[in-house]
Amino acid sequence: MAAAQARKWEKRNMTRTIILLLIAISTMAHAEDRLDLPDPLTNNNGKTVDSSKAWEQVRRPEILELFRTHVYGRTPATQAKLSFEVFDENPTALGGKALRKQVALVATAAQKSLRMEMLIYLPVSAKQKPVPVLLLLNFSGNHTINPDPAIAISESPSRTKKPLRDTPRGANESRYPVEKILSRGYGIATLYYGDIDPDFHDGFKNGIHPLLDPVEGRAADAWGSVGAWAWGLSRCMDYLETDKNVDRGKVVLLGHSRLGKTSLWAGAQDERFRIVISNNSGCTGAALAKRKQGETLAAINNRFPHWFCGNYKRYNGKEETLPLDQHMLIALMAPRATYVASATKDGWADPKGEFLACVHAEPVYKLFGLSGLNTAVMPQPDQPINDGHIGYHIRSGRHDMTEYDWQRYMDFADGHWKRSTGKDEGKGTLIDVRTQTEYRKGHLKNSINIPHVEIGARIKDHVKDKKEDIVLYCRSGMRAGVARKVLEDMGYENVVNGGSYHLLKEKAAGD
Ligand code: GTR
Repeated sequence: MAAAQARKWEKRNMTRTIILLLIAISTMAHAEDRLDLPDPLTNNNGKTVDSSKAWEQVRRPEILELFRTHVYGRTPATQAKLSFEVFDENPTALGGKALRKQVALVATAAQKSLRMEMLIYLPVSAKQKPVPVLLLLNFSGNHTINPDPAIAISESPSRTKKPLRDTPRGANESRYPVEKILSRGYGIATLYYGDIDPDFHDGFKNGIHPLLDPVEGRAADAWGSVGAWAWGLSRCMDYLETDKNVDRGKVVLLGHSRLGKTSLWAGAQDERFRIVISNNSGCTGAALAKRKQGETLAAINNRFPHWFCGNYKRYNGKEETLPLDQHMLIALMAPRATYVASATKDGWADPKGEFLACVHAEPVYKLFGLSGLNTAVMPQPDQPINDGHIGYHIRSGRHDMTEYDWQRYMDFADGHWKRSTGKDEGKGTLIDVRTQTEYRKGHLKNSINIPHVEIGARIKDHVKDKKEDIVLYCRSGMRAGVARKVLEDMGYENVVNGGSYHLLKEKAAGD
């Protein structure tokens, strides 16, 4: 009898233990979901953002302001005068494979000037037709990206204070597969980040700071080095826009690690960058801070006190009190395209946090009727997600930027431009002019959504050339007709009313 009682107790205890275990496991599984992330689509006053117009006019500026105030600091209002000097141009560089240019960007303000030198390689086809360009800052000098003996060596200080010329030409070649880039029809433009602001803490005395910062005092939201490097990227864009061999509508901005944090901040502020890529950017780049995985705010602020603004240090160890998180930085790229890449052995950068930031940025893309990542499931290593406006991959290997990463970025850019112009279908740009709700329920492959009442304001984001073919459709053809009239009045020459969604869908199924 006693033995039977004991068995009963044992069974009951076991059941209790199993229940407790299950609760513990489910709590662990939901810890991620319970991350208290601020909603990118709720305004500071608590109102829900329900249209792309409200995003652009109210919420986007609010989020930019949050990042300026609490994280990267404010770019000074003072403007530097900028001039360009193309001091080298060689149409047969790299054994005839490249058109090389070296351009000095000279900024002048407060009776001082700063010289920053950009190196550009373009495929020779650029002489006939402007090409898309991948723009990035480099860590150790332009001369380290390729052994080309003609690359000028910067005199700016290095991180270690060792002269840059001590690092051999081409030392970092594996990170910059120039010839592979050119063979895909892309150009590459790069500038040494220390030309803009040397990467050590000297109380903001060198680089661009003495030209633009106030003489006295430093505000808690004054910009740090990441802000300064981002400013430099916009100056690179100022030049690229003037170069007749560059397709200014197709400048892709990318960056690795601290320079990936920088590319995101530069891309958030400057909408001329049409695709913005972050490679292994981690803490204060693509990774969600509130997860506190890998590098934390205290770790980054203590080691690199000059990267961000003074206010950011208030959140050391208190990530949960931040009024923002990095998914909101990624959302600032919308409706442009963006791509985040992680590496399996880069736990310091929290790959899962980088992925989740993309997932949580997606609602903003949906507001524009655009697809984002299209999944909340982290992909296997080396399985890129690249068919929406947000791309992602996790490469096998360590913290680095390899040829694998570059190839995926060019795949993404190729696909994005084909999709957004519908060129792969040979049909021009296909636009669904129904409401977002109707579009979400089903739409034609390769179509983008611009509700007919917004077409006048938003068409320029998608179609720059007024001679380009545009096909519009809606439920019956009525709204497409109205939108067509708007576009024709604006000077678009080749607009077709494709008519009814259901008929087109049936036709597509029959093709
Ligand atoms: C690390 C830093 C990271 C990352 C990296 C890099 O030391 O902790 O945030 O930026 O440097 O830029 O290489």
